[in-house]
Amino acid sequence: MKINTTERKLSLNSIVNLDKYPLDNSAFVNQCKNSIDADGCVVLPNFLREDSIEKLIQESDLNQCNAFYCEQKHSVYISPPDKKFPSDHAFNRHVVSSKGCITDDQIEENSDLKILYRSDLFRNFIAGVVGAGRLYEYSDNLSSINIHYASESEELGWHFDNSSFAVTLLIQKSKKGGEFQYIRNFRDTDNNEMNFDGVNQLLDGELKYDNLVMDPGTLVLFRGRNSIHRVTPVEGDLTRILAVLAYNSEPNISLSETSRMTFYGRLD
Ligand SMILES: O=C(O)CCC(=O)C(=O)O
Ligand SMILES: [Fe+2]
Repeated sequence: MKINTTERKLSLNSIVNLDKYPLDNSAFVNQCKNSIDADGCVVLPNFLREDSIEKLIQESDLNQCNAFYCEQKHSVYISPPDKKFPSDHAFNRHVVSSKGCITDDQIEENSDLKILYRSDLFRNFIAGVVGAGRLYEYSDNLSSINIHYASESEELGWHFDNSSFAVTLLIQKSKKGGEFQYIRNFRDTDNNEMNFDGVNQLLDGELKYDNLVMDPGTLVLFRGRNSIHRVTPVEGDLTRILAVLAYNSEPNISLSETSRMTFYGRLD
C-alpha cells in the first residue's frame, strides 16, 4: 500500500509538535536558517510531544545496559597530539570526556527516533535549515542515530566537532549539571585559524561562555565545527539522556573506523 504525504504527516504529528513547528512551511524554515546563520544554533523547545518523550525515556532506560562506556582524554580539536608543539600547547592540552553510547543497530525499528530520522518532512527541514541540497543516513549500521548517557560525574570536555552540524534531542535532563555550554565562532576552519590563544584562555578558566538551558523534548541544531562546546559533569542520580541524529550531505558515507572504534568499541 502506498502511504501518501498526509498519512506520513499524521504519523509524524504524533511524535513532533507540528502545530508549533510547521516543518514544511518555507517561512519557518527560513526563520530557522537565519537563526543558525546568525547564532550558530537553533533551539526548538517542546519539539517532541509528551507521549513520545515518555516512550523514549522508557526505551532508552531499557537499553542503557547495552551502552558502550568510554572515558577519553582528548584535545579540544579531537586530533592526535602533534609533536611539533610542546605538550602544554593548546593543540596538545587534554580535556576528559566520559559517556555511554548506544548505536543505531541497537535502537528498535519502530522507535519514534527512527520514524523521525527517516521522515522526508524532517530530513528536508534539516536540509533547508543547514543549506544542504539533500541529506543521507550513514552507510554503516552504527552511526546514524546514537543515544548518549551521562550519569553522575560524567561529562563531555570542551571540543570542536568534525561534522559541520549536529542535530540533538534531549530525552532526559539530569537533576543538576549536564549543561551545554558554548562559545560561538571560536575558530575559523575555512581559514585554518585554530585560535590557540583563545583555547588556552578558555582551558585556564579566563573566558565567559554561553549556557544553553533546555528541557526534555528540545531539538537543537548546532554548528559545532567552529563553535567550541562542552557538557558539564552530571550531578545527582538521574542520567542525562540525549539522542544525536547524524546525517551526511553525500550518500554512501561511513563514519571512519577510528571514530567507530573510539565511540562504539566495534566496527559493526
Ligand atoms: O550532549 C550534547 O548536548 C552535545 C553532544 C556533542 O557535543 C557531541 O556529541 O559532539
Ligand atoms: Fe560536540
